[in-house]
Amino acid sequence: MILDARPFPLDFDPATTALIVIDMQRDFIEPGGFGASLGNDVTLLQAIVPTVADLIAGCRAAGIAVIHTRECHRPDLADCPPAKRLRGSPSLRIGDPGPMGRVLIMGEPGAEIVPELAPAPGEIVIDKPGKGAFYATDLGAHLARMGTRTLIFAGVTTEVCVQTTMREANDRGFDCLLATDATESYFPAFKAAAIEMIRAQGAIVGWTARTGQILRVLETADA
Ligand code: TIU
Repeated sequence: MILDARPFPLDFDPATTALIVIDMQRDFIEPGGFGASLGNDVTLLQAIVPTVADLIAGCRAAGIAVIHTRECHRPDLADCPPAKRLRGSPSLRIGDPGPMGRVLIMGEPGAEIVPELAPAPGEIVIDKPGKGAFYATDLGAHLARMGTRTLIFAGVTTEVCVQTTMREANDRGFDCLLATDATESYFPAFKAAAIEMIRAQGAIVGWTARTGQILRVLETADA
């Protein structure tokens, strides 16, 4: 099917497409988590939760595989480079106890995906130690097994984990599409710049479209 995306239409087949929802975790979206510890206002990110929920529901209805990622580390921090943990002066560091448990540690309440976007039974959940979802994970093996060719991206934050993962995917030969209203940044100017740089130069990293456009083309194909 053809999506009227930017910078030009994207031809994709739902059977070989997956939606990757990046890091919609309490640690980035709720007060007292990792995002807030870095000095960010998390309310901006909360606003996209309903749109991401709509995109997930539409993809599930169209038979598109939904994959969720979580940025988090082992409790012993063996997969957290000291350079990541010790950088800057956050109010809480990775592994420190906070209001949602230990910050960015797998299994802690803060590392969980927000309840509105909870993975459905059987959906793949990738725990990742880096900003990119391919680094040190099984994501590439899952996508190879599934025969995936096109990836739709949503989640947070646009210019950090979403853009990093899109660049990793683009270099691995996937067609990448970003749902521009299902992603958000703590910095509106960074979000706008990331969207522009992704679709510049003839979709150098990938395509962009709004969630409504994606859902309409999926529904039309269904009908
Ligand atoms: N998931 C993700 O984007 N991790 C970050 O640390 N993002 C920030 O913008 N800090």
